[in-house]
Amino acid sequence: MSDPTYTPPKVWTWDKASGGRFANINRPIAGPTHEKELPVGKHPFQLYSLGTPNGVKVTIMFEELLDAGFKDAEYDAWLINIGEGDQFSSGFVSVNPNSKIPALMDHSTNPPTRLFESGSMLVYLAEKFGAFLPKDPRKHAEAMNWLFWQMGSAPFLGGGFGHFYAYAPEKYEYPINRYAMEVKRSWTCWTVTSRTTNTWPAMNTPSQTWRSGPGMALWRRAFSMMQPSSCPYTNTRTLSAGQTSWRSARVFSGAVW
Ligand SMILES: N[C@@H](CCC(=O)N[C@@H](CS)C(=O)NCC(=O)O)C(=O)O
Repeated sequence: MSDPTYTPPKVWTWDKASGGRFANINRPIAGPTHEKELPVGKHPFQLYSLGTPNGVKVTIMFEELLDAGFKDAEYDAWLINIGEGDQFSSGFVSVNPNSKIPALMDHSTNPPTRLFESGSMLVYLAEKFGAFLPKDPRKHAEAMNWLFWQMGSAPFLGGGFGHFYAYAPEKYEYPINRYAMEVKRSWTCWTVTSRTTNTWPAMNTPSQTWRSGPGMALWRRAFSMMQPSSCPYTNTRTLSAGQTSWRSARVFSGAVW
């Protein structure tokens, strides 16, 4: 169904009044909008994040490392409210110039190491602690296949579907169908393949949580966004609330996103 009132311009320009839930944070220009330093706690790692599907990956990784006995994986988790534009503070932008959560600082190195992109953080932590990443080259390659698939496909497709289905101020059949099909196809591909490989749970959705324990329900909820009958970000809200079983819930508990 096309919009008879809209003709795509030859050269796109920024229309601040485009509306939608993200109207106040959508902007085509990178860089900070305001001066504000990030807080720094007492632990080696400082995580700046929120309970979204991209945000929880690194939180889960830290919890997995701590559960596995890696005491040096202690971290402070700071809430970044992306709805309020916290991701555009000067402090946040100096850690992630792309203004997206999660962002991470490792203060155990001198000088401290900055990390952005959740996949980069997972690999950094896996290598730093020698955990969760298979050493066997074939298994390592398979873990990387799925990690890059996850980074390249899952958030973009899931987020794209959620955007047009739930958040867009006007609803259009074409983008909803397009993203719904891609989300369903790629999630099915993941479901099928994950049964035949043990490297996926070994890396991208850090190990044991996938198979058992509270993380199982958490991840099942995260991935239930493939159901077009349910609003994906309703599930995300549930995910934020469901973080009460995680240590970082104390910090993220204000995050009903
Ligand atoms: N590829 C990035 C994606 C991060 C991302 O898209 N984060 C979203 C929340 S899930 C965000 O910060 N959005 C804020 C905005 O778009 O302004 C990663 O995996 O770290």
